[in-house]
Amino acid sequence: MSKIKNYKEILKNGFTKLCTAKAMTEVFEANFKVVSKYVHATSRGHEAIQIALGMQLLPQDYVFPYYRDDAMLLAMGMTPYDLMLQVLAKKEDPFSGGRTYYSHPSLKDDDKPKIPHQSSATGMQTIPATGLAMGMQYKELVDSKSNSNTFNASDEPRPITVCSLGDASVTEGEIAEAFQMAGLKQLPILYLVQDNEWDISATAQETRAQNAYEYAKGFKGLEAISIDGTNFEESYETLQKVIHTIRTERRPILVHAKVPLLNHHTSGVRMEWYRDDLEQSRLRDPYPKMKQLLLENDFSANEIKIIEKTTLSSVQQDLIKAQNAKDPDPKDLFTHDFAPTPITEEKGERTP
Ligand SMILES: Cc1ncc(C[n+]2csc(CCOP(=O)(O)OP(=O)(O)O)c2C)c(N)n1
Ligand SMILES: [Mg+2]
Repeated sequence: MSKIKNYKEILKNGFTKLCTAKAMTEVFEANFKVVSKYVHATSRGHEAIQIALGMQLLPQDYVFPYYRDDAMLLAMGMTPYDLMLQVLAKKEDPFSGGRTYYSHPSLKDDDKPKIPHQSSATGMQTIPATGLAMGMQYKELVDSKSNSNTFNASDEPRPITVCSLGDASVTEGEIAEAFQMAGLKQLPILYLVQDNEWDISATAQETRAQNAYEYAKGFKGLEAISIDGTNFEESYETLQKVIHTIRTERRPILVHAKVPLLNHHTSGVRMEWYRDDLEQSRLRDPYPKMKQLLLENDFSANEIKIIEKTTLSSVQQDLIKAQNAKDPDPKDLFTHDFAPTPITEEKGERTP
């Protein structure tokens, strides 16, 4: 039996999120023409590690997900309907009012981790994320010197920053700059690298000399851990320890999670065009593994079936509802909440 507290509840919640994310991939695929107004990617194959992380974050944390992190967003409390409003570019899309593409979230809900706006250039979240962790450290330093507390009481336990990355983006130069600074300044940041060994259609063998775990070992002050990101229990337990360490010891840790990519790179780059490893990759699918984990923890086959059925039918209904939701009105472009306040001509300052 696992040492994780409330393990059965966590397993049920985690499996429900996994089935929901998987259902979204399947429903999007079955409704390809409706959903592909523009490009989208899904987490299929990466769900276990993403959910294990998303479930353990707090509203005071700052998260920089990347475009494949829809299961992480569900685990943080977003609904499939919320995400569909973005994929269909609808007016009520909670991230950007239908103006940025799928899984490019930005969020400031009181009850959820905060998400700064995302770039579509891979890896570009890493320097801002590391800078944000530096800001957290600075705030704590100011507090300790002035004996004041600029954090809210609800900021206990201490917040962390999370930067989520695909394996190929880690080969970019900017990531080295960020790792240097995180290690040097001992910043409270978790780098999660989801290693599916693909860089669009180029393989790991073609694009890198080492994986992110081996690479991180070269940065003094940055601890690195490598795990099987398809194993929910290992992922949850490792992240529980890692998050606790960052909250209390205020230092950076990189978690390298090995995962298979089981859906297209994106809706525009189809797996059937170039993947010759799919049969092999499907043997590592986190979904049957998690199902087995539930059975081993006294869930009945019938309970599992009910979760599978209800998540699939609710995702199907959500897509119909989202299709019928309002489109953005071009007239709102300059009056929408997201638009900057106009600059006054006299002073060159922004009006309040
Ligand atoms: C700076 C930059 N270079 C290239 C691209 C094109 N591109 C988009 S996704 C991608 C592959 C990224 O692979 P990885 O980071 O491993 O994430 P995965 O899609 O495998 O989850 C590339 C090269 C981009 N968006 N931005
Ligand atoms: Mg990859």
